[in-house]
Amino acid sequence: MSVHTSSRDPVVAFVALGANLGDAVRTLREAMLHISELAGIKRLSESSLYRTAPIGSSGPDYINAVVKISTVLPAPDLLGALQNLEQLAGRQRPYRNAPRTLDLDLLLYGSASIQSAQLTVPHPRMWDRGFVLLPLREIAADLVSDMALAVVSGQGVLKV
Ligand code: A4P
Ligand code: MG
Repeated sequence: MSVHTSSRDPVVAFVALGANLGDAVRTLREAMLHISELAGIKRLSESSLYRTAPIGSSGPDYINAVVKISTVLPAPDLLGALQNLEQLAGRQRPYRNAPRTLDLDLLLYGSASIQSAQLTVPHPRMWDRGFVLLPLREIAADLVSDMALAVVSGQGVLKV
């Protein structure tokens, strides 16, 4: 009997959520729910929500969080699914780093290193950002060392 199966092995991935327009707390809670409802995605765990000072960006404080998922989607399809959720939340892109109703960034996709026109993984700016590293450390302590955290100390990041 053939043991061939067309399904892919699941990959563990981490997604960063951010918002600083509208009811950002509610938007992030809903987005976490929507992520777990996407076909081909299982949500494994989620960080607390954090209130964070804008970095390289204007407008009100952000709410940020990170979720850990298991997915059978290839990385470009996962990015597409996340971008659909951004659109559903009313995301507009008037300019780079503009205030936003919802930003979903793919931080890590297994141990993959990806560099395409649409996708860079690991996310190229994640190690500079307390608003990513503090929530990531909460759910994946082994991935964020004390030294990595020291680099971003002093950036305003507080649990909601
Ligand atoms: N893209 C490439 N790699 C990725 C990836 N790993 N994950 C491409 C997601 N997208 C990726 O993103 C622009 C393009 O990046 C996408 O079309 C995708 O193909 P975008 O979300 O449309 O634009 P953006 O968010 O304005 O740009 P970018 O580069 O994602 O900005 P960042 O670096 O995410 O920074 N301060 C606080 N406190 N909290 C925040 O959440 N966020 C930003 C945005 C700035 N300051 C912040 C926060
Ligand atoms: Mg983004």
